[in-house]
Amino acid sequence: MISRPCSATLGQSVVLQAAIFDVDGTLADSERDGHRVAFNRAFAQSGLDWEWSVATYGELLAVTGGKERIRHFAAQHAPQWLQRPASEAWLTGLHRLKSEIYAQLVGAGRIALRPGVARLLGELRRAGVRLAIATTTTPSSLHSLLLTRFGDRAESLFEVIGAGDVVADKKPAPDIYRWVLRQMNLPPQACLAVEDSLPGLRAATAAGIPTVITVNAYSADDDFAGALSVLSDLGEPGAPARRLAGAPLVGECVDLAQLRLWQRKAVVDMNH
Ligand code: XBP
Ligand code: MG
Repeated sequence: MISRPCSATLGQSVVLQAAIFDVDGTLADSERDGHRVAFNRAFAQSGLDWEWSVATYGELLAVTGGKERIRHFAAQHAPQWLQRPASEAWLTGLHRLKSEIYAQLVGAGRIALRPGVARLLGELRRAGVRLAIATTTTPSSLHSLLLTRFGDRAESLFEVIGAGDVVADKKPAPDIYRWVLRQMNLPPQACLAVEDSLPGLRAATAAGIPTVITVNAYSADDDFAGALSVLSDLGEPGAPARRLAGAPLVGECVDLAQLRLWQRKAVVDMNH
């Protein structure tokens, strides 16, 4: 692999080179009506009487990764499933079924992008800001979302995609963000992360990447101390984003100029 020269450092200043996006809850509101529904259908089709309500699923989101989430739930509510000789194969098969069902839901158009996502990605791409993904989600689930929402452009939109089991320790461990930084040959201060959850914020900040939060129904009440700015969403012209905490939002939407302002602030803060 040819590694790029690291050109992010200009004298003492570090300019914004890349934006790294989380997927579930950030690019799309995919948890409650996507992943949760897929888990429940997979359970029913597998003869399990498990049903994850909207509230239960909110608690289970503290465990990142679908396989890990099922294992955690089984350990608490039906440990006998984990004590059988072929339990890992059973778990893998159940999660594969869930991922197939999720891809069908996404392909049927059930999961939309969040406000401002397509607009901001387009602007960043046109300006030459490098784009990457750092997610816990299974690659096939991610690809079905990208394909459904971006069509032919999906393949070329993100330069680096860090997803699923590419690292052993999922968020809140920083590993997935560190993996993406290595692939891009960039220092963390030259990037911004966009996340929606506490495990995501912890992962990105532990990797040294300044992080902007767009909350959703599951994370709206969380304390995102340490985030650069906490917002309702990225905003659209005529449908402004609301700033909930952290650095101010200058206009009504998050755009490249705003990201540059926030990233400069983060670099100055880090140096003091
Ligand atoms: C969110 C997650 C994932 C999904 C399920 O990840 O925690 O586990 O809920 O995905 P992120 P899989 O916000 O980092 O994208 O079933 O494909 O693991
Ligand atoms: Mg998320």
